[in-house]
Amino acid sequence: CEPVDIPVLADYMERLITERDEGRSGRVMIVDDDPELLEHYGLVLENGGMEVRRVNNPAQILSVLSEFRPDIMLMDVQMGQFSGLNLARMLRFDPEWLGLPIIYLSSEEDREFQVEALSQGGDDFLTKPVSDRFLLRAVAVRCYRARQRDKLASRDSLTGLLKHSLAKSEIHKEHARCTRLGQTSVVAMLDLDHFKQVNDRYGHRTGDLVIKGLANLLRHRLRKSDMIGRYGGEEFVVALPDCSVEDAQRVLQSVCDHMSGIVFSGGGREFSVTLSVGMAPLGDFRTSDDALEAADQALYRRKQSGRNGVTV
Ligand code: GH3
Ligand code: MG
Ligand code: MG
Ligand code: MG
Repeated sequence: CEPVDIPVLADYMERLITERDEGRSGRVMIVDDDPELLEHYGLVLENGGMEVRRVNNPAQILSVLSEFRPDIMLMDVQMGQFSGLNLARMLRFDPEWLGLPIIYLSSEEDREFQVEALSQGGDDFLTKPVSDRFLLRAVAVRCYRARQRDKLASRDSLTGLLKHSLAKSEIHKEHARCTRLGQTSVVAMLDLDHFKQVNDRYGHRTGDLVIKGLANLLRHRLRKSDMIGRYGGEEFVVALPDCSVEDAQRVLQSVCDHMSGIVFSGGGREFSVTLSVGMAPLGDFRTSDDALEAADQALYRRKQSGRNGVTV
């Protein structure tokens, strides 16, 4: 059966191809006890630009899931002593896999059985044999949506920056990466100065615009490979991979300088806002939390010694 071409699908595919070119295509895990089918489906998806992990032995599902972290799972229904339905139901008990799209791939055409399969925890049912083109599209669109959903869920809605928990886990990863490679990376905490006054004088909505302004400034002045997160209300965190302390200090000082030069307006008046920064070399600490704590203490010292600038 061939898919209907609708503009939305074409748009999805176009964006998917762009993502693929940037090396960010979907991750698909296929579970099937038939090695030939497993290989065939795997090749179809790989040729479509997806990263595929083939699982022949259903007993390995959990370990492969945690290690590979797929965007979507394709699962056979009958696999020797294992039932895909039971496996899907089991996964739904784990909050971590509650939202993972599971698509059954089966030759079972009985509608009642399919309904039962869906109620056990699968999201959809594709009947074998399935055409290569259909399989690729069915997987690609779901992967794309799963990725968009994850992206939105991890972003702060006001600024579009990473939320607290994801920012922390990115810093954790960067800590592991830079210590392994022996590189210098820097983590910094940023906090707007006297921000309560901004809200009090010009209103909360103007305050929001200032927060957005700093987010945009950071996006423009830092490298694409740097990580920027909104840590809390008017508090931000950044990680600068492979960057010396001196360079980090220079770039963060330039952020402070630019921020203080921006003219905001609220309630018919114009004003400017400054920020304070505390930073620490990530790899000098045993854990990323220790480095964050050191950056926070540096920020505290900067607040004590006059704000509007960077302290190491
Ligand atoms: P300091 O220079 O010592 O950091 O002073 P401060 O006034 O910035 O610090 P304080 O922590 O006392 O106040 C932070 C203020 O930030 C209070 C809170 O209302 C405001 N705030 C937090 N989140 C938001 C937000 O999303 N929007 C707006 N407009 N204000 C926010
Ligand atoms: Mg089978
Ligand atoms: Mg503040
Ligand atoms: Mg604060």
